[in-house]
Amino acid sequence: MAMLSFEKKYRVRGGTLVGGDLFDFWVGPFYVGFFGLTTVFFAFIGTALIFYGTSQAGVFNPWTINIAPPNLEYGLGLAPLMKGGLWQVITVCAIGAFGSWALREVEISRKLGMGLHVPFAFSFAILAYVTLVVIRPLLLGAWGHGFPYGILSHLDWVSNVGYQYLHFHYNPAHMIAVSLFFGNAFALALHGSLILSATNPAPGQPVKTPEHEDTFFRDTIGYSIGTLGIHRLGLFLALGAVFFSAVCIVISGPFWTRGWPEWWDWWLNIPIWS
Ligand code: 07D
Ligand code: 07D
Ligand code: U10
Repeated sequence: MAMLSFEKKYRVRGGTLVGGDLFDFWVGPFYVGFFGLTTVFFAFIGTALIFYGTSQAGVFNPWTINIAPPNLEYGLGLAPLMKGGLWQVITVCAIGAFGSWALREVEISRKLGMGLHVPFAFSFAILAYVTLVVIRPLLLGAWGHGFPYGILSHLDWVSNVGYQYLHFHYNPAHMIAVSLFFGNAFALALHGSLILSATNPAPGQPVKTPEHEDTFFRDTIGYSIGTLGIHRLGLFLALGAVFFSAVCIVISGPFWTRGWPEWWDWWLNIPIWS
């Protein structure tokens, strides 16, 4: 069914979580809903506060914008606006906007009678962000442990926190997360290339079937995960990568305060080779 006639057919009321029929409408291609309004609300305030903060600091170069969290001495209290308070309000807006976006995805999935896989997947990204700016700072006792909002400044934070643990590559959860990210890119490269090779043949050639796709991998590595299976694997790799990312940062500080290379001492002391 052509996209436009499908939209006409499915654009009927229902599936909302909050607000009943009140916000159950579209603006152009966008579904609005109660959570569309809350998304726009939080995103607008958060963005406006970033502009306000950076204009107060006189920084108009987008690369060097920096909205920093409060100094550690403010602990878990509220800070004055220009001393980290803005960061605190922007963090609330960001969580409000990301959460609203996920719930708007839930409403759209419900309207379409689809599973909730997409919002479920996005919730892992939100979990990683909340781990960085809420859970870890709470466990360490100061909002100052959150990362600053700025394109370059947040990179400085990652590097500084990494070196605080001497060599972040030795963090075992970071190793798992990195391997899952690499595996994810590998799987998408295999899948993207396989699908194009089968379904986008040279002019005049017939489009190939899933049997061709299965057979390619059976001939190559002796096993095919299947057409549904590759999507399950992709989701598993991607969500696993983000989950272990959240783990790798939440254990750094709250549960391990020394250099990460030292964590491996137990391994070096295993009786077989020590
Ligand atoms: C392609 C989908 C589109 C999304 C884009 C991002 C903004 C921010 C805000 C000026 C894949 C839009 C960006 C709205 C503007 C201000 C105040 C997604 C795609 C294009 N980072 N990070 C980037 C964020 C963290 C790290 C780029 C966000 C952690 C490293 C962009 C968050 C750590 C590198 C960006 C976040 C970390 C980057 C490209 C939130 C560990 C890079 C992102 C909310 C996860 C790369 C200059 C991209 C870069 C980069 C945004 C968190 C590490 C500015 C919104 C604290 C090492 N990050 N980041 O394409 O070039 O994502 O940096 O958590 O090398 Mg980051
Ligand atoms: C947090 C983003 C959430 C995004 C959301 C949406 C908008 C809207 C609008 C476009 C989690 C935002 C949306 C704003 C935009 C429009 C219209 C994603 C998030 C909610 N590392 N490292 C990771 C590697 C080193 C260090 C993760 C590799 C060094 C620290 C990943 C290498 C040191 C932290 C990873 C490497 C170091 C990490 C990031 C290589 C520095 C973290 C992915 C090859 C000296 C962070 C939860 C992630 C983490 C993290 C990979 C090197 C330090 C596994 C491949 C050795 C301190 N690193 N790293 O988490 O786990 O995405 O964060 O060297 O905090 Mg690392
Ligand atoms: C996949 C797939 C597949 C496909 C696919 C895809 C995965 C096999 C079938 C999808 C993949 C792609 C298209 C590939 C490209 C994608 C990427 C590389 C991922 C990254 C994406 C981007 C970078 C794009 C990001 C763009 C975004 C997020 C859109 C931005 C949109 C907005 C800002 C509007 C959002 C709308 C909302 C929130 C609701 C509606 C609101 C409005 C329309 C605004 C108007 C407002 C109102 C009506 C309300 C007024 C506001 C109020 C009352 C609030 C007041 C507040 C005040 C403070 C005043 O597997 O299959 O193919 O295609």
